[in-house]
Amino acid sequence: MNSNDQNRGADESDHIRKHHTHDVADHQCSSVLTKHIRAPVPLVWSLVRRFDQPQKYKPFIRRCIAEGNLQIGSLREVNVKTGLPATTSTERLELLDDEEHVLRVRIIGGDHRLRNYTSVNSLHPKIVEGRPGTLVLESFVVDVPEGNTKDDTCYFVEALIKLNLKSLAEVCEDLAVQGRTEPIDRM
Ligand code: A8S
Repeated sequence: MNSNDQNRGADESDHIRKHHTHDVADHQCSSVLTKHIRAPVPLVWSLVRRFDQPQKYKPFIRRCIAEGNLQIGSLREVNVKTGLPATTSTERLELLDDEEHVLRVRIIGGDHRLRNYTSVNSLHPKIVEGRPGTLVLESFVVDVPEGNTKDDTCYFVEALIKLNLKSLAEVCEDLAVQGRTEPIDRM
């Protein structure tokens, strides 16, 4: 249970039960973030599923080199932009479900402090402002590093995820608007 649960709708709680229940040990922290996007699930999924191209929407990623062609167990080496407390991260694809729109990734190395980090993204159709839109859920679990508190760790990770989800929404909403508008050169 999480302090946000009282604000969640029944369908959101169902999605969380189905896709976002992590085993959380004493020395770990975990939470779930949500974002409504004014773009349909297939469009949002086309970006989220690209384990090999997180830089398409994640603002902190400078470069990504992936191997394994999106099979389970594929690895990617991510380089993050300067100014962050890290430069690289090695991440493994744990689950890519094109039917249910679920992606699970585990961080297995890098020069950062996120040990045993796993995240899950799930996408759900939802009418947003009268149009087919998407509810995105992202949950994570991670070890609390020595010398840090649970609250600090959660705050740090949640801040990064919020920026990722905000950027995902912007990219998808731009693409959705382009798809609804006649190209100017056809007028
Ligand atoms: C993601 C989520 C996170 C990424 C974190 C939390 C990271 O890429 C950044 C800074 C760090 O200190 C850790 O889905 C790490 O990308 C931006 C390098 C892993």
